[in-house]
Amino acid sequence: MSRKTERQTGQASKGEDSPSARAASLREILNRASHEYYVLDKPELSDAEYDRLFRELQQIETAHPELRSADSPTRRVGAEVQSALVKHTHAVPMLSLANAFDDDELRAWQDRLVRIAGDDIARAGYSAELKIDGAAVSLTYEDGVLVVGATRGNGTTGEDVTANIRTVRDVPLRLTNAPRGRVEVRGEIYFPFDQFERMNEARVAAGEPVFANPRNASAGSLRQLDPGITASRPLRFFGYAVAFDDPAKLPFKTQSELLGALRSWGVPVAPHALRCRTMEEVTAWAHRVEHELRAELNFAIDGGVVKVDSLRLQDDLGVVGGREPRWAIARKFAPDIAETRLTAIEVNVGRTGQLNPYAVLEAVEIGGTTVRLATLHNEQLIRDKDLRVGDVVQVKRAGDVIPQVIGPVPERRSGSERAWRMPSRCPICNTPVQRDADLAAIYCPNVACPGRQLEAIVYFASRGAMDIRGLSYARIEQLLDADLVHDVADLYAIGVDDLLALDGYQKKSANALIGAISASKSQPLSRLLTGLGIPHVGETAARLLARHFGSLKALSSASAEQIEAIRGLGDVIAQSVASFFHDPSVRSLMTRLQRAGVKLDEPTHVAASGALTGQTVVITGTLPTLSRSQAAALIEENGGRVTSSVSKATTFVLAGTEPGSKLDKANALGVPIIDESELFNRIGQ
Ligand code: 0OX
Repeated sequence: MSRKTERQTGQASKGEDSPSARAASLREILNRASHEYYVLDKPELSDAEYDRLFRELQQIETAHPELRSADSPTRRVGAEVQSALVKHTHAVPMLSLANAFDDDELRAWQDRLVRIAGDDIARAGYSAELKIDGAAVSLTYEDGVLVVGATRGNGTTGEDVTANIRTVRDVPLRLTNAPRGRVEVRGEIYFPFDQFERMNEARVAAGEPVFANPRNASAGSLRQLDPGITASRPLRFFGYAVAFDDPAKLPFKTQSELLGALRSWGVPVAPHALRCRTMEEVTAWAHRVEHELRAELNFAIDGGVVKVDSLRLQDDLGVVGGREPRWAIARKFAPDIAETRLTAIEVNVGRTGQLNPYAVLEAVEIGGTTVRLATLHNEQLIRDKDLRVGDVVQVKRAGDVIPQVIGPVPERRSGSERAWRMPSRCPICNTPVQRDADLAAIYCPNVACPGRQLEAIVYFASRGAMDIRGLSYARIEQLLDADLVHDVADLYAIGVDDLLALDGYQKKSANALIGAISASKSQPLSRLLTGLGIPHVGETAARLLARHFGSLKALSSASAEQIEAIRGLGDVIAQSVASFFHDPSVRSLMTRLQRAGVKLDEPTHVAASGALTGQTVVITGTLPTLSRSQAAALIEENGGRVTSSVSKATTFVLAGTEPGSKLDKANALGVPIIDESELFNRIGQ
């Protein structure tokens, strides 16, 4: 099924439509495309077509600002930076939940309900839902259009974060077939695990601090003053409750029907919700969630929520102390915090050589899994927490990801605990370590250190880089132990027979892995650059470098100045890239990758011919409709090149409001300055 009809994608009908009708139809197409892409996971519109229609809508709205409605997808980007967040009082308070920590407590809750409402409870049944561990929000829709998004705050008053909420891709800006009037949709903003890990990897590569867990990342991203920052975080939303000024008009009578109605309005609803007739069904569901389903989810949950299904009965049961409804309870999983003994502190070596201490623990169950290791980040943290080997420590699983040591339990010390110091030699290759000025970072300087190589190969093979399926951590360790590989280039020399000589390989699995390694040779240059683990170069910088230089050859002979001239790259990255390729061992690695047949180029995304062919453009200030990256893409699509600093070689400067010193420099050098509409003229749009 394709929705790409002539009318919907708009070529032929443009002349017939008034700007207002065309804008309405573009809004509808684009909003539906987002829903198909993010909620239904069934994209029907290509990215290029989406971008084209989006730009068309932006242009109509620039010419007719009165058409810029609240549900326009253009409102998802480019909102202004705020100086402070404004308070928002919820029309209906956002309730919190009492907890049940096991099946007995759940049954005790049911007994209380039966004492109040008798047989009606058994007749009503329950709605059992995942308890999403994110940031609770309330989204106000007026006649179906999103007008306010607010954080939960203390339940009565939160903060207005509408501009930030609009950037969340699967929050509908307009509900489909919702009742007229004011409807509040309550739910949870969350950070998917895979995206969370990617973001943290990119932050490490860029030398930025990592987020401790997806919940903190969601809450922090939502409370940004600059919606542009929120937009760069891949937040998502699940709805689970509705408040309406006239509940009698709502088209559902049970919580299960409410979830169905949310779905039909275009609101994403968490999977695995189940209507249960009895408490036995609820407890069976909770066990399945905790012990089976939880491990497969791409988002954090901290339990289940059980609700009396009938909304009328919910009303009768009411709320305790104005805060907790009697009719709902959180079924928490086994505690996320446990105490155990710290038996040792060991050190691993990261791919760039940094030494990372980690805790070796006496095995302990936390949240349904056995934990034996936990991160300790760095030596300073161990000192700050006064952690000693032999201590009883508190350990938590933060948002389901990496277990962390919270701290020691000093009252359980016997006196035999020992303070710990970072070793003075690399624990893998015995090379004396080097310390950064700020003590926090300690490095093994040996590029050939097998510990570094292990992490380097793991990173090279990871999903965001060369994406070599089946090349797991354990398999890479095995290849290193067998002396089959020492660095990433060696991967391409492994044969099926080499693998068959190792434990755990059959013909089929050996062939599959060699096939996956071989297939990675044709990955684009940007992925190779990501995978090389150049300090400070994450996926975005790698893409900019690949698109700009087009080949490894051109990039490796570029100077730091030439690299810094690329928009979006600063001097730290430029220096890092230039010195990386200056290193003779890197150069020999590149030669070996080339000989192995690894692809070392990528189309530069500069059209061979276009209205701006051969022209060099600098962008400065805020443009009326295009973001900087959209403007840069548009210039490149039309054959131009975008650089960051003005020189005599600059063909023109594209300037918006608050342009800064680049404009002065352009004036001084006599470089022409144009605005966005002139750019559109020049490229014939
Ligand atoms: C969740 C979640 C939270 C509505 C009224 C009482 C509790 N974190 O996933 N809250 C609720 O329900 C509220 N449901 C949920 N699924």
